[in-house]
Amino acid sequence: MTATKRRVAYYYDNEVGNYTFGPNHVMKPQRMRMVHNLVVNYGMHKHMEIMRPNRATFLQMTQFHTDEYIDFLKTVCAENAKDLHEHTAKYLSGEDCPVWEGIYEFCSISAGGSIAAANKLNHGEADIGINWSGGLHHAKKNEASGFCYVNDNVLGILELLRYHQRVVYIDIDVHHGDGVEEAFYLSDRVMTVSFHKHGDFFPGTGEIRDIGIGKGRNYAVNVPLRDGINDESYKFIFRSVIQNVMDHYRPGAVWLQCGTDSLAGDRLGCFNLSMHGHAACVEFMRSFNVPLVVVGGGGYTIRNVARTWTYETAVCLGIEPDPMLPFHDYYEYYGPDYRLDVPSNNMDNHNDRKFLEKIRNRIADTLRQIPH
Ligand code: V1P
Ligand code: CA
Ligand code: ZN
Repeated sequence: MTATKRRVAYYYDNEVGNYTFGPNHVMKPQRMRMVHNLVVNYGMHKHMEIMRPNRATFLQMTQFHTDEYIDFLKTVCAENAKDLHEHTAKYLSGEDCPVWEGIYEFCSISAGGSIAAANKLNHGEADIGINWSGGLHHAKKNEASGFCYVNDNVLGILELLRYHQRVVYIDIDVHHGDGVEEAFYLSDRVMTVSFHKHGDFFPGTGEIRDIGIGKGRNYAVNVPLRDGINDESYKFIFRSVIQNVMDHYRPGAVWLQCGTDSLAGDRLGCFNLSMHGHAACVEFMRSFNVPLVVVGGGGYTIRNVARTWTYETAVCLGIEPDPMLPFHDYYEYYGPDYRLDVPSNNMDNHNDRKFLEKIRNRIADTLRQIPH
């Protein structure tokens, strides 16, 4: 690991873990509290600035979302959801995005952290900003989708655009980053790059031929992958695509969505990345020495989410944590091994070298169109 230190600003609100999407929902905000508890018990708080972000205001959230939609999120609760059912059906989507208590406050915490991280970098007060409560990449301008109600990524990137001419958005969640792609699909000031499972998988978008429209043509990059991708294959495709993106686009800042549903053994995902394979993407982005915001996203086997985001916090700091977990509040979740690592398993990799080279070459053809 590189010895060079970075100034890291880490955003966390200790109320975030109290929210719940409902007892049967797979998205569990408690995982952020598990990460934070592990981060502190590893002593990482001594190496970075830990901040409780201001909650995003209505005005901040409506820099992307419509007033009507954010008004709805502010008003809706279990008691009035039935009366508002026409709106509920329009703005929310069944089981994925139900109504639950504190929905607006949760969104304002998630978005507040991402906006604050962007702001901190804009003022040159940190090199890396971290918000594990962010990364909610499916939310649309006027609609919730796939567990995401407010798109903190879009709001944070809009903040970065006040100081930077070009920003690159990179998304290693197993799902396509459709909400962020759509927000900037017509723009050449944000290049969106999503690596995702494609083929009979939510949300169904993100084909390799989707490259942006109008001024935004050639500024959207999609890397559709198959089941079972392992560390070696992911490293190959991630490094070749991203090196090419960084060389051609030369962004002033990088936004990295680190959804951990791309890990082996995720409850919803179908990839086979180990913790080290996932974190290698963080390490690689850090190595460019460009202002970097790192956010969370999906991740449904929560002990592995906590392991990986804790390790990735250490990667941002440039320190190597003990492979054995320290004793902490959630220690019993990590048995029987009580180790930090998330290993790969023996599932088949349906992404052979030829398939990946074809993707790499096709993306290289698109990136060659970019003026420099
Ligand atoms: O597949 C669907 C929709 C629901 N059907 C009508 C089609 N939804 C998925 C949504 C996955 C969202 C991922 C979010 C993220 O990218 C960012 C935070 O990780 C879905 C799935 C699934 N296996 O794909 N929803 C659920 N499972 C679900 C499970 C239990 C309770 C509620 C939803
Ligand atoms: Ca993705
Ligand atoms: Zn996901």
